[in-house]
Amino acid sequence: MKFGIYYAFWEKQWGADYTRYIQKAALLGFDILEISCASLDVMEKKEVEQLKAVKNSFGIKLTAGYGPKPSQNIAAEDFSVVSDTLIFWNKVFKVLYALDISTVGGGLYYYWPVDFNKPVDKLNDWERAVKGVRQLADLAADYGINVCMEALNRHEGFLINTASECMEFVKQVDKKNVKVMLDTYHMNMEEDDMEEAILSTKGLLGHFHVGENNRRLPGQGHIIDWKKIGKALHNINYSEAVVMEPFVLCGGKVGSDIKVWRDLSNKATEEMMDLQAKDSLEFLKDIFDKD
Ligand SMILES: [Mn+2]
Repeated sequence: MKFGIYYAFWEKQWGADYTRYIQKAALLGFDILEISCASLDVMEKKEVEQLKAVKNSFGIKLTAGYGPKPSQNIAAEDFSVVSDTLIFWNKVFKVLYALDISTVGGGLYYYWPVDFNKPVDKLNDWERAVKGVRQLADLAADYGINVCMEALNRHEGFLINTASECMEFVKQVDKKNVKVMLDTYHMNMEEDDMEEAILSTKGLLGHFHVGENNRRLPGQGHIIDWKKIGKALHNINYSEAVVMEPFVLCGGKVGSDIKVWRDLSNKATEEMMDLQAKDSLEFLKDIFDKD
């Protein structure tokens, strides 16, 4: 297992100068930095090359995450939205490929966060999402990229809330590079048994996020049984990335999209946040690397 962290722990906007976070991740002992796909479609070639050089020199592997905008909904009823979405992803996949990124995950089968003021039509959206993701998968396959469908909690999405729904979706899509993605923060709300949920994804789990009930760093919550989670991942021989995705800062687009309405960092300075991330990594590795 390789361990990573999502850059947005430190940021209030989607997208950032990732060279800075590559260095930070390496310094703190992580193997992986997860970046956002936001703005990758318009990233200059020079910037891509620079990023690649920096991640190579620090020995950091990159993964990518994304919550598509409503105008990037692969399951949209309007065909022109779907075709624009595929154009967007084609540009993004080119950049991911250039950065040696072979894993992208998130609520890629719809848009995020879902506007629940609009009526929910799960059946038809599901069907369109399956068709859309098949097209997305074919595009990604040309770049050797796995697209991972993240099960999200009921407040953020309605198509895929559980490991069981995710398995059903991925099986219906039936493409080799479409995988299941779980996140302990969402699982904590939706699963009857988190251990069983992980075990049920054997062979199809492509990416794994870790976060506490309060979305703070692993070890800073009150409920998740990390020993059981680690054991279940070992049982299914999971060898992909484990990426922590803490969100503690309020403000900006990250704060409002994630709904962080108070300072969950407890007024931590950047140095203190770095130390906490390092401690959390050691805490998690100590549990997950056993067995
Ligand atoms: Mn996640």
